[in-house]
Amino acid sequence: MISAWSIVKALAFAPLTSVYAQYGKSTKLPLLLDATGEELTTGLEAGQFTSVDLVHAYVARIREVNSTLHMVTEINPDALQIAKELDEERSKGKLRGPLHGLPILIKNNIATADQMNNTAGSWALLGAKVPRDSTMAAKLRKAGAIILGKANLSQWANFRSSNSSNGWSAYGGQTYGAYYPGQDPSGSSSGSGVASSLGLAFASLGTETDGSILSPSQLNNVVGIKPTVGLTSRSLVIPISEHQDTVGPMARTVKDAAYILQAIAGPDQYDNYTSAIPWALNTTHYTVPNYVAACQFDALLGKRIGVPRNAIGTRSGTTAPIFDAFESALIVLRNAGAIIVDNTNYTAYASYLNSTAEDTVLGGDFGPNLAAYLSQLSYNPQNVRNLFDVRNFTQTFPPEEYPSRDTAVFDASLALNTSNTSPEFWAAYQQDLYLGGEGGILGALDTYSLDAVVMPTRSASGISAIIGAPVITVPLGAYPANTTVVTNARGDLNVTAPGVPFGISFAGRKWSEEGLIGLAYAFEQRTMVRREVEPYVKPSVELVNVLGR
Ligand SMILES: *[C@@H]1O[C@H](CO)[C@@H](O)[C@H](O)[C@H]1NC(C)=O
Ligand SMILES: *[C@@H]1O[C@H](CO)[C@@H](O)[C@H](O)[C@H]1NC(C)=O
Ligand SMILES: *[C@@H]1O[C@H](CO)[C@@H](O)[C@H](O)[C@H]1NC(C)=O
Ligand SMILES: *[C@@H]1O[C@H](CO)[C@@H](O)[C@H](O)[C@H]1NC(C)=O
Ligand SMILES: *[C@@H]1O[C@H](CO)[C@@H](O)[C@H](O)[C@H]1NC(C)=O
Ligand SMILES: *[C@@H]1O[C@H](CO)[C@@H](O)[C@H](O)[C@H]1NC(C)=O
Ligand SMILES: *[C@@H]1O[C@H](CO)[C@@H](O)[C@H](O)[C@H]1NC(C)=O
Ligand SMILES: *[C@@H]1O[C@H](CO)[C@@H](O)[C@H](O)[C@H]1NC(C)=O
Ligand SMILES: *[C@@H]1O[C@H](CO)[C@@H](O)[C@H](O)[C@H]1NC(C)=O
Ligand SMILES: *[C@@H]1O[C@H](CO)[C@@H](O)[C@H](O)[C@H]1NC(C)=O
Ligand SMILES: *[C@@H]1O[C@H](CO)[C@@H](O)[C@H](O)[C@H]1NC(C)=O
Ligand SMILES: CC(=O)N[C@H]1CO[C@H](CO)[C@@H](O)[C@@H]1O
Repeated sequence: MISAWSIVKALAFAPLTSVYAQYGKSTKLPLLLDATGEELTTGLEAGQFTSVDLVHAYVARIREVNSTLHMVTEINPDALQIAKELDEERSKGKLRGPLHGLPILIKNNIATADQMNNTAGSWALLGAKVPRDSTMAAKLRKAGAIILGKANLSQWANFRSSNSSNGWSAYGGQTYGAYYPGQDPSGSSSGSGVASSLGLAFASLGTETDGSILSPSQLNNVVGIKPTVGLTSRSLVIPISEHQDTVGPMARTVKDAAYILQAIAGPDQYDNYTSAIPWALNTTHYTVPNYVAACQFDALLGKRIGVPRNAIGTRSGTTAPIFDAFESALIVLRNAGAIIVDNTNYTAYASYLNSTAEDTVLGGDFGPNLAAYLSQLSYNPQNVRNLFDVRNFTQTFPPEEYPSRDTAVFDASLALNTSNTSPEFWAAYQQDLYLGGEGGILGALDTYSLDAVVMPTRSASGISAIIGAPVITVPLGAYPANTTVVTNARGDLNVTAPGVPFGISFAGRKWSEEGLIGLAYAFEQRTMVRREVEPYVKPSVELVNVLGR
């Protein structure tokens, strides 16, 4: 664990240590808690280990901690065979892409056309089959990644209940964070965050509608990229809202996340929101910015970065460590050559806090979007066709733990009795575009000629969510040892506790990921906070234990 003082010190004065510096001299094999994609690829290329070794090691690590943390619901029974094929390709000099042979976990709402189930954590979808891989899974495979398994999540991506717990799904059980016993892992991409954090795979994919990548990334001490809605295809991803859903990487470093975004971004014939990608002529002729090359140490130099003070809340007893670390981070940004423009407030923020427009948009999208997903299933064992069926199943199938965990969000969505073609829906969506746009982040970016805004991750998701704009979170610090433990409303998770991590977020205009990645990388390289925050539970298996098995 780390004290508040050492975090602040690390932020303000951290010397640059090489990412290799922490590896013991006794072994040249990367240690899996922090191994980067480039380190793993170097080892694979040098023949130090194989992708089969990587799969063995990661599976063993998952098995070591899963009974405590429940972060992985299924391991891909084909993973070893796929690794073997990729090893053979590598030995013949054939590389599919920069992710060749790297194992990745994906959230249990991103479908694969293989032996794994895609359930959003619900028993209603156990055994259901999809006609093809989701576009995300297909792109990962094309880039050479091994889909290692499915990560647990807040059930239905947290769009079911008003009194459930973050990281709980009926199918996957309760996910816990690794930084304090019973830690709230946040959600809804809970297992993705925990797994990336503990080195249970190279990295993971999460999905976000409003906070579901950013929040579990910060609480689990990893980097999360919430891409612009439409940059990554949602085809065959169990939806909440076509207007706000997006898929993005959760990884231990900004550059690892950039490599994954590079592989998954781009237009898709199955998701027409991707046709808005500005660099895409059509689904076969397109370019994507070089997100990996955007990882430049001097990327902050001369950049104008705003602080929307009225949108980041106030320093209190519980939030003091976050606010103090945030102020130190502003010093780091300034020292790196950024121009910090303070009080770039969001003019309509009070109305945003007061607005129910987002509920109308999400509730209006959910019914039709869910029905559209279900209609694509090639096998639907419970014959659930729409939200009515799913609610009935949830309320009558005992493992769904109803009514202890209610269906209030389903109920509200059905009670709205709107769909996303109703006039009320359109009015609400237009209100969101104003509240998040001219009255929110876009207004601030224009008024103050900013490249981005920066804020504590706890406040970063909402305004960008309602306009579909991107945000990146990077580790910032952790709660000090004298923190008083606070539980969630249900009383089954520890939310605030010693050692629980938190993050800082960079947010910008739609399609501005390339610039944001640069800012996040330049900040990360100057601070390297992740390495300072220690999980209380850690798997012990390393590559050395599985070599040649
Ligand atoms: C994870 O843990 C749960 C609960 O202990 C168990 O049922 C499940 O099979 C485990 N999953 C894996 C992939 O080991
Ligand atoms: C998917 O669910 C089916 C039905 O319960 C089960 O038989 C199968 O083992 C599951 N797949 C995996 C990879 O766990
Ligand atoms: C929460 O932390 C307390 C100690 O502060 C511990 O006794 C309790 O078991 C934890 N909760 C869970 C769900 O593990
Ligand atoms: C986008 O695709 C959806 C379903 O795939 C379809 O219902 C909708 O009409 C399409 N919209 C446009 C503008 O093409
Ligand atoms: C995409 O655009 C290119 C260049 O105009 C064209 O050659 C190609 O046929 C187009 N592909 C599709 C699927 O429309
Ligand atoms: C911005 O918001 C902060 C916090 O609410 C407030 O103290 C400050 O006066 C505001 N500044 C401007 C320029 O509106
Ligand atoms: C908040 O909502 C109430 C009731 O709709 C309204 O009277 C009030 O003006 C709103 N406040 C803001 C800041 O929009
Ligand atoms: C509700 O779900 C149960 C299974 O949990 C099923 O037996 C029943 O037929 C369903 N009722 C309706 C009205 O669909
Ligand atoms: C959750 O809500 C349901 C329905 O209101 C209620 O029956 C149940 O007691 C609640 N559970 C908890 C743990 O609060
Ligand atoms: C509204 O409610 C009616 C009556 O239950 C139902 O037939 C209709 O499908 C609902 N419309 C929407 C858009 O949910
Ligand atoms: C923890 O210690 C710090 C530094 O000594 C102090 O400022 C802070 O008030 C303490 N917090 C609690 C909750 O006791
Ligand atoms: C598929 C799976 O892993 N299911 C298990 C998830 O965890 C709960 C309890 O934590 C078990 O009851 C499930 O069998």
